[in-house]
Amino acid sequence: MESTLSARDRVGVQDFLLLENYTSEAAFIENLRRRYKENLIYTYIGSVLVSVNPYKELEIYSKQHMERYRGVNFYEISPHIFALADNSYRAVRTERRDQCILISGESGAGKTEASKKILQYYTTMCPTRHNTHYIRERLLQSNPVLEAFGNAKTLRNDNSSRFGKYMDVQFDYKGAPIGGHIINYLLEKSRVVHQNHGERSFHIFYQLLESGDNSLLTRLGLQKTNPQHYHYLVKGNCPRVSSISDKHSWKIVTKAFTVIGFNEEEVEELLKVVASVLHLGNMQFGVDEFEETHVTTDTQLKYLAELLGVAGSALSEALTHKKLHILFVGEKTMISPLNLDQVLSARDALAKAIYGRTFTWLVQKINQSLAFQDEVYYTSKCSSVIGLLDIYGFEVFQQNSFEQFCINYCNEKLQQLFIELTLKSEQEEYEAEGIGWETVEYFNNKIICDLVEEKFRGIIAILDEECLRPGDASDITFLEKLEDTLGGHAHFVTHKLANGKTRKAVGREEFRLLHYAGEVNYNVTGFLDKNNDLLYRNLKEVMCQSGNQIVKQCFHPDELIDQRRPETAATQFKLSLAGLMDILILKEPSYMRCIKPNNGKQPGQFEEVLIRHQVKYLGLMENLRVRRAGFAYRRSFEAFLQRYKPLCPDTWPNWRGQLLDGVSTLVKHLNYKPEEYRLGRTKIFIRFPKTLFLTEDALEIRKKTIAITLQKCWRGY
Ligand code: AD9
Ligand code: MG
Repeated sequence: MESTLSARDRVGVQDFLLLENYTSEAAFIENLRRRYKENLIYTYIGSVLVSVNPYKELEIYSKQHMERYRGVNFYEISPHIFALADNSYRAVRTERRDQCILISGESGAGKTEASKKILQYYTTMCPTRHNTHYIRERLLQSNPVLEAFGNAKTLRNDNSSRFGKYMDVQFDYKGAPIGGHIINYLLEKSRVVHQNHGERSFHIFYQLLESGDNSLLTRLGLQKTNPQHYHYLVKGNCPRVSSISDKHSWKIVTKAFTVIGFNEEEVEELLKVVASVLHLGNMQFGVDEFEETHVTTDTQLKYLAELLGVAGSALSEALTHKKLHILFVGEKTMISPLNLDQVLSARDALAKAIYGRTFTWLVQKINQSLAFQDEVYYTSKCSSVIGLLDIYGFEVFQQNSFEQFCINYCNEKLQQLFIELTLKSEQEEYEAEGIGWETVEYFNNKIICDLVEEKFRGIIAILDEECLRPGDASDITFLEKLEDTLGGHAHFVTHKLANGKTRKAVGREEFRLLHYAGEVNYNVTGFLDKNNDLLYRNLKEVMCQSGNQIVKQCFHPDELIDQRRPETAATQFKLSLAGLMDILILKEPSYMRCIKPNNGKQPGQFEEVLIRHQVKYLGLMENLRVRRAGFAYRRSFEAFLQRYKPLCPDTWPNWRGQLLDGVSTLVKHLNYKPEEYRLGRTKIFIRFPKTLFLTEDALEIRKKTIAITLQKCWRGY
């Protein structure tokens, strides 16, 4: 009977470190289950926060809740995302050390919601600097705008982020938020022209069609109709989603535009771009008796030309012809007609390019509005930042393509960083300090990162090579090259078995990667095209002449002069991830690991198999074992002595002997039990948080006593 159970039996332990049977996965999951049942969605593994998506609104995010967590020690109060947020904030305030909070978990696990809660905490609880109070609102309002343009309904999540986001929140020396900066990663542009059944394109299209007022829609040449009227929105056959109110979101987004600092003209220009994508999708083409392809939807072309501010004839010509520059005894230009298939793919490429570049423009625009204006202040480094990383979670669909390959590669990189910063560094430190220690085995996924990104032999290098190779290069030749180069690699598999037989679980057009998080089959169809991400030159030329102020900024004439081939999509992504790792490695990380409890997006349903899988691939058991075997805190002898000086025996305000002897004397004086600590070569390691808390409490009391004594002394004078 539940009522007869002790509270601990009922709600489990709030820190997995306290689990008696800490090596048992079953005990771990049981603890999660008990807490989830009681709506306790947060649990710690030491300083890592684990959360389980409740799929319902919980009354735990109010201002009162935020206040409860302000300045309170991590372990003194029930686990919460606000505790994590506050912990990083305090490090920024007291130590001025840049922080980052890395949120991971699969699609729908609650990463984006978590990052929003953290931002809310900072914008509500931090002090305001007199001339930058507007920054709070802008930081908050950047979210609905980016979500409208970068999120979509997928089978996994009704509000799935289809881009990665890293956001720095910048604080002044008093801890007031003074600015922000966002870096976006690889938007899933292909969604603009195609969606799987049951999925949608980006929210903004539906919001505009549902709620744009009549005069606006007329100006954009759109009808307030079912989105199914638009070719680019029909594929998923899912115009409405019960959990989403496009009308309500539209109101929020249009308000957010104003807060961020868009003027009316800019909003209109932006919506013109959105509408132009819909018109592009509805363009139709016919083939005449000379086998030439031409536009058959003149009204559509007219709208499109007007919205983009280009000449209709030039656009029509550029959509149906390809211009080649031939450098042969002077420069020569050749125009060749495209067949219908080529025209359709040129059209789709244009739609993706316009939308993708506009998304990047939007991020830049938001960054301008979040930029802290005071250059001198900024460069004098009186500020610190907390970075929030909310990036697409590990994804496995029935059919996985180039996008899933990039997303899952990104998750491998983050796991690698996690290993570097926690598991590996923790163990290395014990070794370096000569602390008696039993090494914990963990899977190091570096081998998979190398498989993807290694120079010459990595999957991306091989893909790029095929993209650059003239002649018969195709998705299939790419697959064959992968087989030749990587066949036999422990984490790479195709349908071919070593004994000449066929592996049924992998299709003939697929390769399988054995990711740290599980096995995924990738279908190579479209890999070359998506990686090339080519837009014909003449379409670029037309766009460069655009009268639409946003399109004009997105297509710069310099692009036409530059003869170098642009980086492929995968290489660009690889470079941007390397940049991200450089940013993160310089900061002190905090981790949040989000778990999705069921695939039905239902509250209260705890599907064990699904959860066990996530516990495994998030490396939570390894993390627990390392933490449990280790020590909660470590401080250099010097720092420890300096801080707890007031607690020293009366005879020494400063220790003049060997540091190690000083610390030994102090811990003896503080009555630390032998199992509570270890002395390394340069540091003291404290096993339990409680030991440190008691010492901190004693320090507080001691400081108060000293203050009272001093006051008495002064009065005595
Ligand atoms: V994806 O990789 O972008 O597809 P996320 O970001 O991990 O994914 P998201 O934060 O969007 O998932 O959460 C999915 C849905 O779960 C939300 O739309 C909410 O309906 C629900 N959710 C997530 N976290 C919470 C929460 N703390 N409280 C209530 C939540 N509902
Ligand atoms: Mg998300």
